[in-house]
Amino acid sequence: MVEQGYLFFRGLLPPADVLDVRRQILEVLYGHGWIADGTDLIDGVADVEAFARVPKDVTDFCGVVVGADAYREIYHLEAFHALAHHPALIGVYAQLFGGPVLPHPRNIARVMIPTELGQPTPAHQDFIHIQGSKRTMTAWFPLGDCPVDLGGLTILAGSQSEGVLPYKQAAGAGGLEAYLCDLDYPWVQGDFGAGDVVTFTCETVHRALPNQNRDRIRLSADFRYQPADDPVDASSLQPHCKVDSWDNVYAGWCDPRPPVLLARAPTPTVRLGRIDPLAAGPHLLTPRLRCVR
Ligand SMILES: O=C(O)CCC(=O)C(=O)O
Repeated sequence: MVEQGYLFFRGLLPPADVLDVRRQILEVLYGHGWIADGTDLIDGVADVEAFARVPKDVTDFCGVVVGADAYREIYHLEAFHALAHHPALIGVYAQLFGGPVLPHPRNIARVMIPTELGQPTPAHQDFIHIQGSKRTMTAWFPLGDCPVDLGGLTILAGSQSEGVLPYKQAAGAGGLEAYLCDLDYPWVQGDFGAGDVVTFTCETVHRALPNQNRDRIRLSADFRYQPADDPVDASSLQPHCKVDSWDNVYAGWCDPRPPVLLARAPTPTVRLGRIDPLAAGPHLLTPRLRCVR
């Protein structure tokens, strides 16, 4: 982790748990008419023509591709949020942090339906979006098997040693891309199976690969964890993209404890004030800015 900025775990999560969330998300997409007729739901084959008819102002919502309504339904899935609290994940971070873990409740589901409009997530460091503690780490994993050509994640191994990089606006989820022009690290990637997980630091540069399939959907989750006693940015305690209120998200769940309360034990210090990633203040103004093209 110290040298490469990431760790990869083969089979960390039970595939059945991962595939259950996959099925539930695909059911949401089926309900919107975006799954190809005559295909097995679990294969995640999109009806790309039906999806192409969805107005752009709908699909533009917050870079989540599927629009606010479908994303809200996905966000209500208890099994999706429960996965972030899986003992196997918490155990990894408890060991890495050497103490209690704060799982951020702002869990993110990626539903990458192949579309001409959708751009892969640009190269970035999570700190720029998450802020709060520099010890925050991300767990990224596909919800199902994800060969490289389905557009998984690639990591710039060792890039965390550069600190926070300068940024520009870009297409794709998050909307910010790091300037990498004089960095000389290898991009690493590989096929993932259901249950495999990669975790990386909040300063490790990563980006999504293009989905080269005509109609297969790449489904994945990204969850964040930090030492429970470190500061946390208030935004990390909100639902992703403020797609709904927590009250609505957890209505009808079997576990009556809202995710915010689950995440808040023990109580974190809420950090006020965020840095602006596009305003290159002293903390961002590195010599690398000289090679901006
Ligand atoms: O899955 C993606 O496309 C982006 C994931 C990502 O950037 C992250 O996990 O921080």
